[in-house]
Amino acid sequence: MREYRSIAYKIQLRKMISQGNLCDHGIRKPRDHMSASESRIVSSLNWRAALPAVLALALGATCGLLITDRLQASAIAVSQKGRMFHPDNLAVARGEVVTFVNDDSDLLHHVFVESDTFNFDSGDQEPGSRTPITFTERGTFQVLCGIHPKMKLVVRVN
Ligand SMILES: [Cu+2]
Repeated sequence: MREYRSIAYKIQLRKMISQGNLCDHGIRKPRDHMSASESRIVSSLNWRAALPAVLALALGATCGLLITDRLQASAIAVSQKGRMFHPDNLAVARGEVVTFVNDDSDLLHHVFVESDTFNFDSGDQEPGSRTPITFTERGTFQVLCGIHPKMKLVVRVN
């Protein structure tokens, strides 16, 4: 015999058994032996029993999307504008992503980190571009611009 795993289906089976539409072994009585009202109940049971499960799934999916949105919204961004980093000082947790946004409409930037434990080089950053850096090591790092030596950002990774 087929094994029915879903709770919704088990509930449906129990109801059908109690209504006499099924014997204890779960074999459905032929439809044409049911009255019209019995047949309607059996037809409607399936989605009614499954409805809470469907709703729970939909709700879970919605929550997942909201959490994902929130994570993306809370991503740390550093603006590169007027030949400066904004902010110029930052503390993040290890593994966090900092996105560098070139907000200068007419300047290239070129962000890099050079240290014993962590290195990064963005290459040229076009105006309007976004460059994510994942800080994978703990420590305090100087983030510099290869084009504008005065641009400095200190990132502390905890
Ligand atoms: Cu620059």
